[in-house]
Amino acid sequence: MAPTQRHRWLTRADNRTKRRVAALRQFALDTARRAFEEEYPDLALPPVVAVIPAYLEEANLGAVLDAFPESVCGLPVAPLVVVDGGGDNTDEVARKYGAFTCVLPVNLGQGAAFRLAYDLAIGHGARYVVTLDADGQNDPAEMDRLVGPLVRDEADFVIASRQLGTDHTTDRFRRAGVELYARLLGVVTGRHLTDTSNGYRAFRAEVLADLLPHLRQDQYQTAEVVITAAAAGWRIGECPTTWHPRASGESKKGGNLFFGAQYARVIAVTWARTLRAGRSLRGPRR
Ligand SMILES: Nc1nc2c(ncn2[C@@H]2O[C@H](COP(=O)(O)OP(=O)(O)O)[C@@H](O)[C@H]2O)c(=O)[nH]1
Ligand SMILES: [Mg+2]
Repeated sequence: MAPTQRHRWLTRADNRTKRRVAALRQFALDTARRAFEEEYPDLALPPVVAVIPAYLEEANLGAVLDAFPESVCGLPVAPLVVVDGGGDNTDEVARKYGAFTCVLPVNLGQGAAFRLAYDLAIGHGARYVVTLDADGQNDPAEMDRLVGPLVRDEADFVIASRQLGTDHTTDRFRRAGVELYARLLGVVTGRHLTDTSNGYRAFRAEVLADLLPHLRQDQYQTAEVVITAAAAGWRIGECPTTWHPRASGESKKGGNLFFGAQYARVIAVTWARTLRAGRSLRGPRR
């Protein structure tokens, strides 16, 4: 069917809006990055950097930072908190507890915050990057378990597993979802994985540098990272960890059904994309 004049006009307007939104997002990212570079001139980060995305987490973040280990596998470690808008005092808490703090002026989503943090961590010298939640669901004292396989050169990317460890939450529906999606990702990636939605992870810096240009999701990005890393041929390991209930507040990701649907969408689009990308994924040098 030939497009009408009205249809053409509407499409153009829509594209213009998309371009405006993209420009505004880039402006927010550039603003946050510039402020970070000004706050920490000549920054040399320690070998292990633990990235914590935080959105409206002023009540929970302090306890997480308080539980931070002095070192991980004998290597110095520092937290890098990316505060994703929100307008509460999460940034003040992060600074009070001595974390490197990057503040986005508006909420762009956990995936966008992660991409910025990966780039900052790699750019300032981190060799290993850990990711964990700001809400107390992961135990910072267990970081050795994640970084150990990287240091021993047994894996390139390690995912914490509540299935192999202990799950202190009681939501049976969410638990069933964790199992179902781990199985599905097992089929998609050809790897045996038990907890692919767990955000407690550790990466070699080279892995993140390789994956970064291929990451697109602004939220629900955990599956995207796993599928892309597997397609590129990186070694993915798992380790048992403890999964706690959120210290306070509610998940920012919506109820179980919405979360499950978004997770499935991300699996489908990322799988399709990696099939198309084929050999353009660099992966490990063999
Ligand atoms: N930067 C950023 N972090 C977010 C956003 N939504 C959630 N988070 C953080 O990501 C972590 C996990 O989010 P949460 O809502 O607990 O999701 P769940 O644990 O998967 O139910 C927490 O530290 C949140 O503060 C967001 O839009 N931006
Ligand atoms: Mg959480």
